[in-house]
Amino acid sequence: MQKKIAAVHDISGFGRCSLTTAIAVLSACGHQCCPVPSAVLSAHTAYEGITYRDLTEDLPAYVHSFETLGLRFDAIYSGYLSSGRQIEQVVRLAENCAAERCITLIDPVMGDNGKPYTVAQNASFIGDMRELCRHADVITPNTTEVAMLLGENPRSFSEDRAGIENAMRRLAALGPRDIIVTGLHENGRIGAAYFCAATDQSGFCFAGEVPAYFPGTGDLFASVLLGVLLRDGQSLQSSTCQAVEFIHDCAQYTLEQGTPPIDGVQFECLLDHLIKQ
Ligand code: PXL
Repeated sequence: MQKKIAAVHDISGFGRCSLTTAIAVLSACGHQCCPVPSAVLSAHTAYEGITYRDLTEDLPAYVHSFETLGLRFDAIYSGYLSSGRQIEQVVRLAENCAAERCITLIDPVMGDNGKPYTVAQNASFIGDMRELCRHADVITPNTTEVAMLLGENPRSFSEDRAGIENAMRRLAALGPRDIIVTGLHENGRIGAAYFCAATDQSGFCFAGEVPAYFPGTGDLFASVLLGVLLRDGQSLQSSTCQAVEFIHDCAQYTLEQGTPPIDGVQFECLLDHLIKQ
């Protein structure tokens, strides 16, 4: 049976991220991605002079319509959200529209490179996101978001393996079963750590680091991870490593193509890697 995913993210007209990425990647993996837009932007927030329409007011009726249709999803997947009221609607989807063995994957999008995004500059939003993670099976924070979820200073967060292991255990105590921390650097390589609280297994996956910063790779990572996890028999370790490798391949390809890093990684030409697996 094909898997259905409710994906709650913004849609940004330019700059590859959020729903644009999720729909493409999850479709390439063979799943049906059903968008639940949290906002409509002309381009993602790293660009200047963009338009931004928040859809907080629309979400309750949108989710109600999914309930009325009796939809049952194999995954509830959230990314960029702009308010506590949006977070409530993600919880509502997880409570009312989940199929049996549904995976709730929360990417707690709140910041990067030690800096909170504008939406996450108040403590109540961070608290609401922490509460959302309590409902998650899987969370995929970067190191900035790990610190924010744990109430620590993102600028002074330690990235060594022992520190990450310890942080993942503390995040699991908030509720989620699987923790994946993205954007880790080690000896000129970049990758992710995973921890499964149910089996107490953890590990790290790294690939060569490409010398550029591409916005939106966190969304690409979480989408690939979910796409692969939803395939029967794929372990957390294998899904994490496949996502790390795919992002690396896209970043390498984009560097060779020479497009502006702010436009994100060119994943489109590499989607066949996900289709064939
Ligand atoms: O990639 C995360 C993300 C998602 N959506 C929007 C963003 C960002 C990061 O900047 O601006 C609109």
